[in-house]
Amino acid sequence: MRLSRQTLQQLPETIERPAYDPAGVTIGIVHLGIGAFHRAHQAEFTDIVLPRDPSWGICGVSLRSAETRDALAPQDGLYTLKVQDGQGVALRVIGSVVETLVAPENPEAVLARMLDPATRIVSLTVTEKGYCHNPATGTLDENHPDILHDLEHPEKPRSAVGFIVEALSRRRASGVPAFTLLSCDNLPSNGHVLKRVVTRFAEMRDPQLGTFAATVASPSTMVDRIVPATTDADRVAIADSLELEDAWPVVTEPFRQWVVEDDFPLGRPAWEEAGAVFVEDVSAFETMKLRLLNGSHSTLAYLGYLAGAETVADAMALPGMRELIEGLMVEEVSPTLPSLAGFDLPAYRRALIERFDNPALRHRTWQIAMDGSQKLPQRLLGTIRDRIADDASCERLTLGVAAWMRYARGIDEAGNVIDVRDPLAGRIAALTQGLDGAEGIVDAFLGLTEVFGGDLSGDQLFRSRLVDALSRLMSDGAGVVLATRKQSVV
Ligand code: CS2
Repeated sequence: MRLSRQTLQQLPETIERPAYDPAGVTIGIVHLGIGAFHRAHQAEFTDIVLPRDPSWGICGVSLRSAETRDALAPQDGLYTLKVQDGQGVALRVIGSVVETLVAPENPEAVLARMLDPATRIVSLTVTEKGYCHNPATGTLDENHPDILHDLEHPEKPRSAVGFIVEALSRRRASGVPAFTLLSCDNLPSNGHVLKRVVTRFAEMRDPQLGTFAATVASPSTMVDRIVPATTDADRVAIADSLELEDAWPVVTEPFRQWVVEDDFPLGRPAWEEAGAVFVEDVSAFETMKLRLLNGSHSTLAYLGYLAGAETVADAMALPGMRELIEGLMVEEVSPTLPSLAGFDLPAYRRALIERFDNPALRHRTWQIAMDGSQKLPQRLLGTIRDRIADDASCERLTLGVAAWMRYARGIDEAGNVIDVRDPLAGRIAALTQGLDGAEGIVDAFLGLTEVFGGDLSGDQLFRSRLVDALSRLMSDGAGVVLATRKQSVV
């Protein structure tokens, strides 16, 4: 027996279920990128407020594979959210995703949903690389293969940007006002980046369309919840509790945060009633979260993976890691953060350490290590830039970047191949092929100006620190570097 609207009533009493009739929900949001993160974050916030207004149901769109739709359609879109830490577990069935579409199978169905006047918000979790932008500058990569494709075939787009611009073009032609764009990805000023790439692509298609796109509201958001990929073991454990099968549950932590700029001309769900915080400007929150949480995460992921740690909690237990992460947050990142009046930064940092330690989440270092070329600019490099400008030390941040270089070359410390997932993986392999000295490798990486920007690519002090960190990683291994760091790294 499978979870569905029909079997919902059979669930054990301990399982929380929608406080509304899922059959009465209509679509108000099209969400591009219906992955685990969205289903543990925006979809839950929305689920909580649907009893108040059922016109904000979500149509979840997969831009690539049919997996999520194939799993959710037989369940009427219902799935379980399992929230757990060392102290306890809570299960809740979410009903806010009332439709799932697979864009490559039927782009027309996606565009029709986006054109529907009932669709008032188009939100996104398409990951950093889904913006088809230059990560160092935040501008559209006009030579991106998906962008070139979508320019050529505007009615059958591949990229999120292509779908948004085609839908805007159709709304404009039909006199339907533009939807609000809502980026929920881990990018600094995500709303601005999204608006910039959308407007530029619209301009490339037609200057008048560019003018229309420039009027679209695109509030920035800071999103936070740790959501590891669901495993088969999770499915088995959840089926045991539900006494029903659920093919696509999501497992997450209790902590959740959503800070949103309040700019929704066509209205929005009352997400504040589910705990979202509406502000005028999220940039200070974003910088704090990206630099403290995600910067630490990436550092943990690369060093941890190299030292043989499978999960973040395992990486935290490596000798020297906790000290490194605490030092990175307190001494190197925090002095660069804009001030947030009334915000308890030490408590936020302590909570982060506890979240990384969560023994109930198996968050793989390999998962976080993905797409480093797209993540490092906002997670580590911006902070390094600020530290260099202040003539202040950034040894721990630099070690994180060097660990990425060591990882991204694709061979681990035992000589085994690493499954490196990164849009630049091919280029990195070609650039560093045959190199075996730290200097040559660092120089090859620094040639990636779309990652390092012109300034850091040419910064001699940064280069020499990277060479130093990478040579230690190459000669001693990450575990030893971590354990002996205070003595051996300047
Ligand atoms: C992680 C994030 O995979 C990653 O790169 O750093 O997904 C992280 O778990 C979230 O941003 C937490 O909000």
